[in-house]
Amino acid sequence: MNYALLPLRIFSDERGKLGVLESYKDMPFAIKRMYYIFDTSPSFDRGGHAHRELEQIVLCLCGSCEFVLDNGSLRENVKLNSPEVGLYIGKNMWREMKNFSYDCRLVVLASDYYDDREYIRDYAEFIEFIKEIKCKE
Ligand code: T46
Repeated sequence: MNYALLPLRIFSDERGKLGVLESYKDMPFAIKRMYYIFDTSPSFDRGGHAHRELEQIVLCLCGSCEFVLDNGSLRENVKLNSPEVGLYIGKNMWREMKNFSYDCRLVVLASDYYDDREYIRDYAEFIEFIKEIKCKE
């Protein structure tokens, strides 16, 4: 599975906590884009796509949600509910996001600029894509 839960570098003192992520030190790519997700609801899921090349790290700064991660053979669920852990998602991973708390706040660090052509939004197409990659290996 091309994902990992990364413990973040947290500096903690009586004033509170400060978390740091530096490209190539704490994470395997340079950040070209950041986006954030807020005002969520448990009634609405997100995601339902894969990326051909994009790598991302998801930080859950507040609240909680669940990621379903699928490499075409295996499907695993990951709950995010701590700002002290980052979820790294590599390329060619199908993701669905569900069970958002109302107060969920996600920050996502991405390895590239937004490109809609880079998304695979159809699960059958994703499975075909994975088969093609395996044939070339
Ligand atoms: C992902 C998960 C974790 C942009 O115009 N620029 C952007 O950088 C992004 C991320 C989105 N958008 C537009 C495209 C759509 O019209 O924002 C709208 C909502 O995007 P989407 O439906 O793709 O949102 P999610 O939450 O389903 O997926 C997002 C990311 O798109 C995706 O890369 O891995 O969060």
